[in-house]
Amino acid sequence: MGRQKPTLKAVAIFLIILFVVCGAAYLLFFRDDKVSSKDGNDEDEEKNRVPMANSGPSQIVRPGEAALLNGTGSSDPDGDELGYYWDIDSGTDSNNDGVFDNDRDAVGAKVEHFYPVPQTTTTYLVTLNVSDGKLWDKATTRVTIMVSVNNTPPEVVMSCRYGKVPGGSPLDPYFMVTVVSVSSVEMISNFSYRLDSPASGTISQGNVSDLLIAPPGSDIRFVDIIPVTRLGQNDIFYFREGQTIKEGCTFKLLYLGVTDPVGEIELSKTPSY
Ligand SMILES: [Ca+2]
Ligand SMILES: [Ca+2]
Ligand SMILES: [Ca+2]
Repeated sequence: MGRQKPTLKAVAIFLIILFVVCGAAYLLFFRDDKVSSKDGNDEDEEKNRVPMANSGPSQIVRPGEAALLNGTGSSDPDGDELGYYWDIDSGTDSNNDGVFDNDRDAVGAKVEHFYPVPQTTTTYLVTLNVSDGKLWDKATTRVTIMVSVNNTPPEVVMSCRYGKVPGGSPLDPYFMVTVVSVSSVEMISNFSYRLDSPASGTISQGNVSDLLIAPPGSDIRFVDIIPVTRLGQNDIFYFREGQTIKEGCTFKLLYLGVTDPVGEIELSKTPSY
């Protein structure tokens, strides 16, 4: 008994220790498991998942037509509201950060974009970057500007008036050349101009879109009456009469890639309509 007691005691202590250790280990494991599974649930609830970008189908547009970029097929598994950032041309790096498809050239789920009319059929890669505020995804689509060899340049008919411009420079009279008609829908950026004088040759030439941003009072400026970046009816070119810009000068509208003017009018003090 004297020898059994310590043995029983030892066994009891051993069992107690074993029980405590196993219990602790079990509790620890159980608790860990519980905690981690609880965390997992929280993560499932709180963990933000990546949105899915959908940049819409590839498309073919004709020169001067708008490409309709539609990212509404994008989604977020959490239902988060998405921000839509379009990189209009993955061939250029417009923010100069070395990445070619992250430029925020346009913002919005649906965007209309006019590409410059190329000389030959050209395909642009468009990348849509979507963000749920934290996570990003991107998708790429193709926009092909189809230029047909039979592509006919537009015809622009213009008229001319002469007089003072209301709200403009009070003393200087202007020749006002108004667009009467354009045979097709064309982007302003596809036009350039030239003003020739019978006496001194070309007085001025450049892009029509540059005239668009010339401030009132400039010698030559252009006003897009319905500002849609397309040359259209009632758009007006202003030419301030001066030493070089005077009656008898010829204003010529030129279209990208076409040698002959697509519209031409002589500045005159006699209204041409
Ligand atoms: Ca999300
Ligand atoms: Ca780019
Ligand atoms: Ca970039």
